[in-house]
Amino acid sequence: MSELFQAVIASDEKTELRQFVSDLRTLGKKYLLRNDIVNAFAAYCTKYEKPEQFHQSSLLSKLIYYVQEIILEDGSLCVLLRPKIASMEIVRVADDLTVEQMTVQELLDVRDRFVNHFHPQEGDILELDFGPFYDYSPTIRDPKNIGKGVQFLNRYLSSKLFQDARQWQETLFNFLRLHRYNGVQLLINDRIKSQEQLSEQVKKALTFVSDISEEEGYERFRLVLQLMGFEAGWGNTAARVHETLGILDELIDSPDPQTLEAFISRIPMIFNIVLVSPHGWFGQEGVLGRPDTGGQVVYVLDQAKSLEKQLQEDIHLAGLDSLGVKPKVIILTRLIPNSDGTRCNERLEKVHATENAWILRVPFREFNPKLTQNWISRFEIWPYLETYAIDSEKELLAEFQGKPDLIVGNYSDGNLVAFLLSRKLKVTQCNIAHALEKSKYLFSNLYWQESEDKYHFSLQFTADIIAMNAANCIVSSTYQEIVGQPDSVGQYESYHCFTMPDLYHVVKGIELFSPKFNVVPPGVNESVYFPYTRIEDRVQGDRDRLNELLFTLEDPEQVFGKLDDPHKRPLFSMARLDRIKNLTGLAELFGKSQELQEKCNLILVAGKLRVEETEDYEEAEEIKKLYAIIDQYNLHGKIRWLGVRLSKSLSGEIYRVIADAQGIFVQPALFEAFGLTILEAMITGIPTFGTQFGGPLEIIQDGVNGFYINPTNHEDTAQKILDFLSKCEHNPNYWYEISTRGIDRVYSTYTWKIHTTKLLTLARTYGFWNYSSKEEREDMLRYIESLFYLIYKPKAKALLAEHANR
Ligand code: UDP
Ligand code: LCN
Repeated sequence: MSELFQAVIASDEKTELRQFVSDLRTLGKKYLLRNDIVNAFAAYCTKYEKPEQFHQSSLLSKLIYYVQEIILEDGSLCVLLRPKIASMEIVRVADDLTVEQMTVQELLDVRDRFVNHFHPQEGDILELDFGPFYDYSPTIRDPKNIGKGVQFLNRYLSSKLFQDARQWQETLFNFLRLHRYNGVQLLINDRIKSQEQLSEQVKKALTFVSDISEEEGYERFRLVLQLMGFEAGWGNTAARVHETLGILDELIDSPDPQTLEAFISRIPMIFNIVLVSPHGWFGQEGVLGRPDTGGQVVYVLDQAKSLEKQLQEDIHLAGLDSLGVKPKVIILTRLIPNSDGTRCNERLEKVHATENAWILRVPFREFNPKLTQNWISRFEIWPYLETYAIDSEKELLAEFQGKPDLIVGNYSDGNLVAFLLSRKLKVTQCNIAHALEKSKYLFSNLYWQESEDKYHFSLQFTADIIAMNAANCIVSSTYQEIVGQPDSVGQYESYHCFTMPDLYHVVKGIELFSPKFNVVPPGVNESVYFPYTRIEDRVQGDRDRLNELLFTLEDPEQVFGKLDDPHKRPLFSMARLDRIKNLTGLAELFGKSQELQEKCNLILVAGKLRVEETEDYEEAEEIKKLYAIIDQYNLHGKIRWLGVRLSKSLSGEIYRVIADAQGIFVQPALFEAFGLTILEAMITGIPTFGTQFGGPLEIIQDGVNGFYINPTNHEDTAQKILDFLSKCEHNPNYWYEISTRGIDRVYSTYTWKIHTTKLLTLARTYGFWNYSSKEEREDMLRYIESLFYLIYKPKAKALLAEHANR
């Protein structure tokens, strides 16, 4: 990449570069991020009347495209380039335009200098480097395959089985011997004593089963198979047993990735799963829309239901019904004694519509009753997690009557607890981020000290680094969550190298090419969210009530605003009132556009209406701001703001009522990790405008089944909506076309069935991988433990002391 620099310097564009650098210095900013740089270059082109060709395809424009950040120092610039996804190069460009390569360490020093936290005279700062631990594990080469960990591992493992046949077949044989349910041996018993014998017996069993009629139930020929060395778990019918043994036979003789995946995904090794989601209000009713309580709760609940169903199906197909095998899924969360009308003070709650899925609530120890009796913001809960993990371990062992087979963490706190539990119980750990705050809050690491009293990012980012490295696998909802796009950094990628001034430097925080990363997007609850056209499944009474609530009801307790014309097309949005969700930005862009106001009403569903009702700082600020915007742009008569918490079924119906009115859905977040409301709106059939910053970029295909917006550009966003409205006016079918394609998009790509099938396959694959390569992780886990004890714990203790003084 520095070749591109050299190319600019060697060309007649050298003077342009010099002029551009000199113009950058007049901007008054010393730390420029990508957006600033792109804007500065556009301004440069306008100022000097450069032709379009220069702006778009000159050497300098190409170079600018790759620049992620520039820090201006006296006499030189430090430039961070991202020549391709998941890679970076750092150069120093002196004023005379000489270019030299910089190390990561030097870059981190420059950043510290920028915030006046560079003190080399006091000694070196601690450097965290996970690089060496990944050196001897296999890594993906091509960035476009990042996030396809299971596929990669299957290729890798099957090639091992091929090259190193003896040793790997032995590993496979020993792995098959491990599986038990409640002490009952599964798959193979002691009659098979070696891998050679396994191979012979498989062939014999195949011959035997092929003579039995296909539908014959397993119980009918179980004894013969047992004598041959095979226990339950191969299938529920002769056909299924034949199929599974056939796959194993093929795997032993000629291993290939597809056969390996097919075989591993049939191994009955997962019966009990724990999903860890400590913070927030975790419940089935009356919790959504509170601070910290949004998509994560929806996701985990739906995932629990779907996992149970999939496990039941798998267990049935494996022929384990007669052993009384019953899968169990536990959602582990915190018990909140002062539960504000929710069920969060109950220890155990059955998940609706399941046989054996439960919410298990474990309280934080009473270190500080004033706090631990109540809801605690996710930014404050760090001191309570270690003891929480200890207490939870006991409760889980009792509930499962043994160890779980898989532990899935959710969000930074849940992932840390998942790490502590997995380490203790020696169980596969899977992480799900939902949202990584580091990329949500600009410069959150650089200025961590300034915002520590409010956000405690030193704890959160340390917890993140610990958990993401410890995890056996990481499930992400999108590709860009891991490594972004050609022109923007991914959420996990932002942990690759960063400084926490005065605390530590991270020179390699995560291996993005590790096969632990897997893109497995969530689905949407199809019995709650479904197309508005399915009239037969809708409840007329709910529909009428919601029509009134949305458009006409006068009840200041629940609704702010009275519409002048309730029949205008609704421009609808629903989100928690946090800054990043940017409902206030939507109100503002609506306020600025007379044309939008003429054509639409703005309808917002947000948890609250009054500052007095919240303990959350951001929520209070957003409430104040929304009122100010309504007054500033005189939106009275044009906006309805609903401060309600809807039941699950009503939250599905509310979208359908909006669709009945031919409304549109706008998701204006400044950044959205994934965006479940986008799926909900689309599956309902509401044409959806989603932020281009984050997950919606992968869900929506712009102009095909929805639209992207840049919510920081109010005029462009308003115009994009107006263009859609004008198309609808000219072609009454247009609304229906986008609506139908949105519905198709969700059903084809974002269902829970697709999600859980994939998740269970990867859990089994990592279980096998973990078993076959366990010695190679111990050194990293020891390093991680040191970080936990030496960095995380002292900080958590200090925060606890601070809480005691509140
Ligand atoms: N939600 C709700 N009521 C509200 C706000 C949100 O029911 O007042 C639900 C919404 O339907 C969706 C989830 O909360 O299921 C929000 O998920 P999303 O992924 O869009 O955002 P998050 O809140 O997790 O950042
Ligand atoms: C958290 C978020 O911020 C959303 O973007 C996701 O959709 C949600 O969690 C579920 O993963």
